[in-house]
Order: sequence, then structure tokens, then C-alpha cells
Amino acid sequence: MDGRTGTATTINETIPGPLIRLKEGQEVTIRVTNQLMEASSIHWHGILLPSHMDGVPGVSFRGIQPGETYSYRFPIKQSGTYWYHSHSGGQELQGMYGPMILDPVEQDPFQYDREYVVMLSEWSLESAEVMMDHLKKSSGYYNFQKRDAREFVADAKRWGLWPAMRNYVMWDEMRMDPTDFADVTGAAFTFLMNGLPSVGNWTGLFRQGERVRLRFINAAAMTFYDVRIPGLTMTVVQADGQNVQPVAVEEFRVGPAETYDVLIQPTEDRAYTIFAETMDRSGYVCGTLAPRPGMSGEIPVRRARPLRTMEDMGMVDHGNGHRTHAVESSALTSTHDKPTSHGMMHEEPPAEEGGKQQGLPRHSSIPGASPVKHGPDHHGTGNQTVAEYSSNRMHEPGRGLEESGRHVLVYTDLKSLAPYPDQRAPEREIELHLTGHMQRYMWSFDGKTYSDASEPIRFRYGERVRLTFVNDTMMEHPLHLHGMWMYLENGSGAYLPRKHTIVVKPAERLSVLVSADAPGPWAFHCHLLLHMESGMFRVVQVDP
Ligand SMILES: [Cu+2]
Repeated sequence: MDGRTGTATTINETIPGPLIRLKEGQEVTIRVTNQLMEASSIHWHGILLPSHMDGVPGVSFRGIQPGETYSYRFPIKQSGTYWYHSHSGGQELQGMYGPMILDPVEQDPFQYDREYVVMLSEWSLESAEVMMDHLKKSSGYYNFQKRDAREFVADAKRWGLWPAMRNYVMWDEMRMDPTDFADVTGAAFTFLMNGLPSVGNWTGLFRQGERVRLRFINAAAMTFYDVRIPGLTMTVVQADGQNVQPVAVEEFRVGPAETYDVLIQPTEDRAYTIFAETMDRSGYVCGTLAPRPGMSGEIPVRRARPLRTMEDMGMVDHGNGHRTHAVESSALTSTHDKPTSHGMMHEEPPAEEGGKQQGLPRHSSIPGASPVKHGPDHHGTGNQTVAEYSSNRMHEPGRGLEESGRHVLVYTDLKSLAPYPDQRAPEREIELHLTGHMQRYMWSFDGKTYSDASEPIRFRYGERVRLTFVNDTMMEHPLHLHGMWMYLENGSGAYLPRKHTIVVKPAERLSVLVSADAPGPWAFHCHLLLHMESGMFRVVQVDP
């Protein structure tokens, strides 16, 4: 046995926590002692293991009480770049996360001379609880990039007075903000690379001409990063620890909990900047790759903050889209404060579902039969539907990256290096709506928070199931399934990439396949910490 002890990190100790490096095929024992004054846990993110070793309090075990030691023991059945973090309250945000590398038994299908973990995260003096309080009172609490009168004048010049008015009034009526890209922003966060803010200048050294592997891990609780290294092409070779067919990009967006491994080859005798800008453009963190210590490269010109569009609101039908909810007249009134008189209801089942509706869990959105209440509901289930149309957006780089002129990684670029063994068609389909209520800062699935959901999502052991996610909100959600891979149906045939975390864009509909090969209860949730905490969480129960 190759036992190692992982120490839970807390404020003022090492951030990130220690690198845990193990080899595929090993049986590992990790003893975690909780020296905090409160219950804690460690979850091994993306690792396939027995359910009771997964480390989610209330789902897979009872948590680790103060003073208690919990022995995690499991076989390593995979390889790649992963991480671990606390799954208790806001502890992750306070620094309880670290990288985990699992070396493969067989050689990697690519070569490199050296490697670095690049762990992106964020730090705040505010706790997750305080942030939640602020957001419950005002969902725009941390947004200091709202449009103002000066911008209206500029927009009226560009678009014309009337269209500008209509646009501003529309957003106002919806009580939403087109500048809403992050619930918590640079106003409260210091952004970190391997635990250092930009001034700390984390530096990785290289010799000219070397091939360097960078293992990017987004360990941020709330932040999407857009990553680039000006002057270098990055060849993506792994996504979420799994080999993919190499794809050369100049920039990629990484959601909370996702990982990407890239190869670079710096040939000049100079410093290169690793630039990770937040999706909302409220901040960034940078580090350096350099031939010698003490160097730093140029900081790229900052980009303007993006704006949400009608597509993000699900108000545009691209032809390939699905109508998610029928709205009588104008969608613009659908989220107004007054009670709705519009007949909001579910659409007819999409044609490709083939009528396989039996066996859907009770809380799933069965068209026409769903108890989920949509619309301007400020007092009921707390669901607020934004998107009228949903469509597949996997070929899009994401809002704010469309006009960069760079080749930005998109989900349709991801193709598994080799076909995975289970190529069965799904026997069953479950549709889940990603829902929320912005003003009350409530997030949920199918209009129900975790505490309101009476039933887990049930898989039968051994079955192949399709999960279709429909994002009814105007925010991106990185969905994470514990214990089993999600095979992203991105059109790559037998080469579907598999991931543990999948970002669903605003008003997007996409699907994944899951082989239910791991019995037990598993957590399934949005990996934005405050979305998870406020209710965007379910248990997936795999019954033998
Ligand atoms: Cu979310």
C-alpha cells in the first residue's frame, strides 16, 4: 500500500493543498484528520471510487467531525489531472482544495520534457455565507460593471434611440442585467494562480525549445476563466483527465471544476505570460513561463466586459432550437413582477425522444405533466424561466470570446483519442431543466431546490441513460456528476469525450450519456459553490 496523508488546509496554511500524486493501479489509503472546529470532508473530484469513499456529507458518508480521522481507501482505476476539495459548506472557498495527479500505467500518448500544475482559484475576505447573504438581498451586489447613462447615450448613437430604449427597457422589465456574468466578481475576489495573486508572479521555468505540459485546474468556487499565453499555441491533449485528439488553440474557457492539459513549446528566450481573465472581465490572474527566474512578460490589453444577448435569453429561434416553454405573447413580459396571465407550459416532447418517457423520475420535466411552475413566481417554488428557446451551443466559444479572432476551444473540438468501450445507445432519457430565480438568488433543477426535491434521480445499475440538460437561466452552469463519467454528445460519433464537469451555456440544450456502472448514491450538482448551496443539487441513486 502506498498510503499518504492529505492534510486539510485552511486559511493561512498552504493554498492550494499539497499535490497528491499516485499511480493508476495502486490501492491508496488517505487519512484525513479534521483539525477544524466544524465538520469537514474531502471529495476526490472526478475519481471513480466506491460511493462511501466519495466524501460528500449527507450523501456518501456523515462527514468528518472535529478531531476525527477518516480513512479513505480506494483503488486508482484511471489516470490524468484531477483535484480534491472540501464538500462542506463554504470551506472550499476558504482554501480547502489541492491538485491530484494520477500517472498512467501505460505511457501518455504524447511527449513532454517538463510539466506544471496551474491551479486557478480565488480568494476572498468574505465567507461563502456572507456572499450568500449579500446575493439574497441583491443579486447584483457584486456587479460594478452595470450599464449607466453614459453608455445609454453611446448605445443610442450606435443603435438609434428607439432600439436602444427598447433594449434598456426590456432588461429593466425583466429585472435582469445584460452585464450579469458572475455572481461574485473581482469586487470581492482576488484571483489566484497556484495560490498566488498576479503580484506574486507564479513562474514556471523552461529551456528554449522544450515541450511543457501545463495541467490547468479550475479550483475556483465561482469563477470561469479565459486562459491564453500570448505568443504560444496551446495543444489541448486532455480534458477532465481524459485523453482527447490533440487540438491546437490560442485560448480556452475553463469552468469551475473542469481541467485541461495542454502542451506548449516556447522557443524564444523570453518570458511568456499565462493570462487567465475572468469571464465577466472584472479581473484576472497571471503568471509567467520564463527561461530564468525573476522575469515577467507583458500583460495583454484588457477586454471590454461582454453583454448578454437575446440568444442568451433564449429568445432567438435558430431553427435547430427547441421551444422550451410556450409563451402567449411577448417573452419580454415573462419575468415581470406581476402575476402571469400567460399560459406558460411545457412544449411537446422533442421528436428524437422516441416516446421513451416511461420511468422518468417523478420530478423530471415531463412535458405537459410537470408540476414545475414557471414564470414570475416570487412566492411559490422560486422558479423563473428566462429561456423561451433552447438550442445546442457546443460549437460556440462562449459570450465574450466570439470576436477575439483567436482559435478558442469549443466543446465540439473535443474528441476522445480512442473510442470508449460502452457504445450502447441509451435505453432511457431523462430531461432536467436548470432553473433559478435571480432576484431571490435561488438555484434549482426542474424548479425545485435540493431540500424541496423528494426523490433522487434514479438510474438502474448497468443501464445506459441519456441526460438532457435544458438551461432555462441566463447563466452558465458547470454541472458535475460524481462517480460516473458523462459522455458528451457533441457529434463526434464513437469518439464522444467523457467529462466529470460539463458547462451548460445560457438557454442551451445539450445531452450526455451515462453508463450507470457505479452503485450507490452520488451527488450531482452545479459546481458554482453558491448555486450548489442554494439548491442546484440532486442525488443520483444507482440501484442494483
Ligand atoms: Cu449554477
